[in-house]
Order: sequence, then C-alpha cells, then structure tokens
Amino acid sequence: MNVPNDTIVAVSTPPGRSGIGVIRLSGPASQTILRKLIASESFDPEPNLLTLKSLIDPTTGGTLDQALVCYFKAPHSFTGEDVVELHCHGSPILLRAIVDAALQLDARMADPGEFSLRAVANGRMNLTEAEAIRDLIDAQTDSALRQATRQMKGELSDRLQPVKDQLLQIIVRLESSLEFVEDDLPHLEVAQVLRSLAELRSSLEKLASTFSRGKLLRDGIRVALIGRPNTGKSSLFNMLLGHGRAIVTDFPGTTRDTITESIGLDGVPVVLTDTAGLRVAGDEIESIGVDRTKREAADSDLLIVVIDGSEPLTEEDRGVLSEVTGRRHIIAVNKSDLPTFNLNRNENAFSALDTPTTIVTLSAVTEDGLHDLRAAILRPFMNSNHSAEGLMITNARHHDLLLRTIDAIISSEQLLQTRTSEELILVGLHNALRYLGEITGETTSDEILGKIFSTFCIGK
Ligand SMILES: Nc1nc2c(ncn2[C@@H]2O[C@H](COP(=O)(O)OP(=O)(O)O)[C@@H](O)[C@H]2O)c(=O)[nH]1
Ligand SMILES: [Mg+2]
Repeated sequence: MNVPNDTIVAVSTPPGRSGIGVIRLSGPASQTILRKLIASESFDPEPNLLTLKSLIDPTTGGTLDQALVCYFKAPHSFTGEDVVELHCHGSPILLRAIVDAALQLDARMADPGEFSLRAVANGRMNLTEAEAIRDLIDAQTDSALRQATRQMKGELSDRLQPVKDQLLQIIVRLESSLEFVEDDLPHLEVAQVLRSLAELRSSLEKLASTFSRGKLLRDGIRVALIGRPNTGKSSLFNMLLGHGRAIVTDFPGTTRDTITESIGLDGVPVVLTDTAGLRVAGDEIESIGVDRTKREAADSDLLIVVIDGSEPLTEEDRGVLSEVTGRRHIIAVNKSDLPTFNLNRNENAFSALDTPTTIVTLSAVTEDGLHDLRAAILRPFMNSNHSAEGLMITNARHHDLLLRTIDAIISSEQLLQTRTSEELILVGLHNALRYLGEITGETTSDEILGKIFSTFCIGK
C-alpha cells in the first residue's frame, strides 16, 4: 500500500465547544512542528508522557493556549509513525488557529480516516480492526458497540486465519500432487480434499449467515407510523419512545410535519418516524406534511398502520390500508381500552390485504400491547437461528467477500468432483484465498482502501 511520507494534522475531537479539544499530528515532521509550536528547539519530550506547554503562534509570537502535549515515538503509536497530540482547550476558533499554525509549519490537513489508513499501512492493525474502530464510533446501541469491540480486538481476523491456513495447505497439496502425478489425482486424495473444502465452506457459510442479524445491529431499521389523523400515531410514537415527544391532541391534523427519533429495541437501532397522517389536506402546511409522510413511508423498512379500533373503518382507513399492499407492515389496532373497541368488525378488511399481515391490538393510554408491538417490529427482520451474542458479520463488504469466497470454493469443488481441470481448480482456490485476504486488507487494492477510509471521520 502506498502512503505518502508527509506529516498530517487534524482536530480529532468533534466540532463545537468542549472542555478539551485534541489535535493530532502524524508523520516524520511531527516532533519538529511540536518544537516550533512551543517555541523550544531543544525540547526533547519523553515519549507517551503529557507535558504542560504554552503553544505559540509562529507568525506573531503570541501565546495561543496552554496545552498538554504528548509525543508518541514511531513505531509505538496509533499510526506507527511519530505522532504528537495536543490536548488544548475546546474552543473551535482556538483549535482552528492551532491547526493553521501547524499547516504553516509544513503539516498537511489529514483526509478522513488518514490516521487509520496509515495505521493499517504500517501494520499497526489490519483492515477489519480499523473498520471496527469506525463502527465503534458510529455504534448506536450497546449490542452494536459490543460487536465493534470484538472486531476491534481482531476476533474476525482471528476467525478467518485458520481458514486461510487450511486453504493454503490444500492449495499446496494440490499443487505438489499435480507436479508428481502424470495423469489424474488419485481417488483418495480427491476425496480428502473434497472433505476439507466442504468443512471450510460450511464454517464460512455459518459466519456469512450471521450477517442478517449483524447488519440489523449496525444499520438498524426505519419504521414509519402512518394512518388517518386521530388514530393515535403520535400517542404510540411517544409510547415507543418512552416520553412525550410528539404533540397529542383531539384535533385531527395536529401533527403537520414528520418527527423522527431513534430508539433501541433488543439492541437493534430503530429510527422511528411519526407522520402527519395520510388524508386529503385541509391547508398548504398540512399538504406539505402529507407529501413528507408519503416520502417517509416510501423510505421505510416497515410501516405501522395505525387504526382506531373503537370506530368502524373509514374510507380514509381503507385508503391507507390499500397503500401498504406489497410493503412490509404491521396493523396496529389502537384504543383497546375503549368500550366500543371491536377488532372483529375489521377482520374482513384486514384479511383482504394480499401481503402477509401482522395485527397487534393495543392501547396507547394503558400501554397494553406495547410488548407485542415491539416484538412485531423486530420479528420480520430476525433470523431465528441466531442468538444476539457470538461474533457477527456486521459489514456488507465483509459479507460480500465471504459470499465470493464461498462461490469460488463451490466451483472448485464441482471441478474437482468432475475432475475437469486441475489448473482451474487451483485458480478458484487462489481466488478464494485472495477474497479472504481482502477482508483483512492484505490483498485489498489501494483504490478500495481509499474508498473505505473515506467513510471515516476526519481526525481518525
Ligand atoms: N382512549 C384512548 N385514546 C387514545 C389512544 N391513543 C390515542 N388516543 C387519543 O386519540 C387522540 C388522537 O391521538 P394522536 O396520538 O394525536 O393521534 P394522531 O393524529 O394519529 O397522531 C388523542 O386525544 C389521544 O389522547 C388510546 O389508546 N386510547
Ligand atoms: Mg399525530
């Protein structure tokens, strides 16, 4: 991997005011730049120790800040290069001024993820570990965080290593048999290789199948509450959130805009949207709200159609129900606490829907049925084979490469069974090995690496 040999700088803490803000430098000039920033050419910092210093503006000579500075000597740093951290006061203007000073002293502004890219290039971590740090930073629930931590510690690469070793052994065995055997591979040899390949494949298939759950943990699901006004969408939204976020009134059309909040359900991040409801709008604001509702509904993974079970279905209700045909949805029949509540009278309308339907009866007032609703939201996305624990594939890139590895192994198995062409069998197995190497970064092209690291934060 080609990495430039210059010195980069970035603010590593989030934008905005804070107690402290950390600026990070990495590259051969880090220490020289530090000396100039503290106006002390002879400063010989002890690695890994914080020292309190005044930061000086190199052009004006004025004091910028009092900061704790720390030097990490290559290769014992995050990036494997000389690194300097400046723990300054967390003023955005101050941090900008210090970064500007470093830029004048020949540092370059770091690209997103460039510190991590250098860490991978210098062998401080592998690609899956770097990606796990990004996932850790982005994690939205405890479960997603736990998965990221496991992968950051190298669990995924550790799991893949024996597979790679075995694959390599098989390749070596096949290659040497080919050299010595005049005609075909002996029967016994073929049977053994086939058995080993089947074992490898099944362990990879097992790992790949955890992706449905792993993806869910990382990306979550988008859920929209839809229905005619006054059925209790905002009340249910607040109930799922656990606090009163949306305004609830008796007046139809109160919710005029969409409101979105995130909740965690069983460790799965759920982005929940309360909508203005679908109806013929009374005025312009409401009509914009209704348009947004339609857009929001189109973007969602799951729709919750809220029906007022204390009243007969109206034309508007039927209109909403007709819009969910072909979409993943739940019908939430609300207001079960009211004496006029009657589920049965609507059953015909529900059973007329041609998509599989889950019906949940509930009350936003008594919170009866809340548990059922939460379970119904997750059910369509859960693969019952998987527990919430254990190592999971959470990254689409890893999943895709696992599937390619499996395909390559399958095609080699088929060729081996029919004894078609030994060379082609080997090509397939070499491909499989390369795909596995792309997961951990050994065989990933610079272009792909660039794409991956561009999704990281600045300063990471
Ligand atoms: N009795 C009863 N009233 C409810 C229930 N859910 C909502 N409501 C009432 O129905 C009215 C409309 O509720 P709201 O959540 O604003 O409906 P939206 O227009 O669909 O968002 C309000 O007066 C709520 O208090 C319920 O489960 N039981
Ligand atoms: Mg509302």
